[in-house]
Amino acid sequence: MALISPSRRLRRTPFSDGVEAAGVKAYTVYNRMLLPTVFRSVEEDYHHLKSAVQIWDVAVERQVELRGPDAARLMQMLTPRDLRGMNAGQCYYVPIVDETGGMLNDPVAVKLAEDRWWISIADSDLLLWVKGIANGYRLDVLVDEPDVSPLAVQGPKAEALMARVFGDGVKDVKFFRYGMFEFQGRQLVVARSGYSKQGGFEIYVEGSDIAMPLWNALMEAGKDLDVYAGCPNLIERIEGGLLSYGNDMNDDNTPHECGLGKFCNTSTAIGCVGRDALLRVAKEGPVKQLRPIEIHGDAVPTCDRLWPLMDGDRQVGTVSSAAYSPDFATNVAIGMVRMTHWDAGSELDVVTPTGIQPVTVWETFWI
Ligand code: THG
Repeated sequence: MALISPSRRLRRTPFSDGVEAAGVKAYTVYNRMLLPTVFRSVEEDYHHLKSAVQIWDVAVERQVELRGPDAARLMQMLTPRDLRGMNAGQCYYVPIVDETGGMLNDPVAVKLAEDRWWISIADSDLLLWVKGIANGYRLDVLVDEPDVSPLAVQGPKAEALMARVFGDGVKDVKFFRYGMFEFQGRQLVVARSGYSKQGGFEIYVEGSDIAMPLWNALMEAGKDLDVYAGCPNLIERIEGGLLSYGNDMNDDNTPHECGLGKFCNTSTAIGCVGRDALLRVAKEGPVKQLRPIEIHGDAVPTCDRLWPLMDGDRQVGTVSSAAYSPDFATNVAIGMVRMTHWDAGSELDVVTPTGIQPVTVWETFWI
């Protein structure tokens, strides 16, 4: 593919100078911002992520901030996950749905206080939807995108590195919880979370001015831990079944079709705008669902369009993400499969741009 022309519309991040100095080889565009996809090679990055520690510029995970007396009410209008048991200090993975129950985003919600929330968004223009709801319902809440840029520290040595920069207190932060930790006189939200299954943290860097100082401090402190710049890794995230909004699902899909029913409590999520629609579809259950798909044979090409899943000459699904996994010595993939063919062990064929390959449908992801 040709190069992308830089311009002001395609936003750099506060960490872009560090990313470039580390020799980034490819970017994608996410929330109209640059997201690195390759440093050394996707496979080298994969092995390094699983054995050492990486610093990820995930500033593209933009925050939609809700601030004011109606912030909690607005947050519950956006998601079918029941938020009543959620306290400040917690993060929740929350499906966001429209009035038809269609997925608009799959962010991490961060509860800072009853009247202050961050929604750490995937790649869709959620700010516009949230502002529309807030204004349409005349809610007493401010909605905007603050100067907050997540920096992820991921990998088996992430905790060791984080303790050197933020102190041993970070070791006590539990999964999907956060604490406030100081860096250069500023208090930052540091959560145990991130878009990998290797463990790690996300630092919500508030104030672009401390972005590069923090990047440099982590790189310096981790030299003997083999720290390097990294990014969400295609192979690892498919192995782990981490979904990519816009790739694996979009507003045509319900959370149940995406396997996100466990993050929905539709009957008690009072106020959710998609509640009635979801109550209808949840009663019947989905007729298609995302599944781990093993693609046998040669290493597959990049999946940049849906690949048909066939039972003979009948299409029964689509593959939306795929990559060759060195650790499992097979192609790992994510696909949407019709109910009639979604049981574990189901054998189908996938039509890729380079040919037809046999596949097996599974029920649990690789990691
Ligand atoms: N972290 C933050 N913001 C994000 C992402 C992130 N915004 C964009 C994108 N990633 C949103 N999508 C996801 C997808 C999966 C997870 C988080 C965000 C995730 N899932 C875990 C799992 O499925 O194993 C845990 C879910 C849970 O148990 O609550 O972490 O990564 N800040």
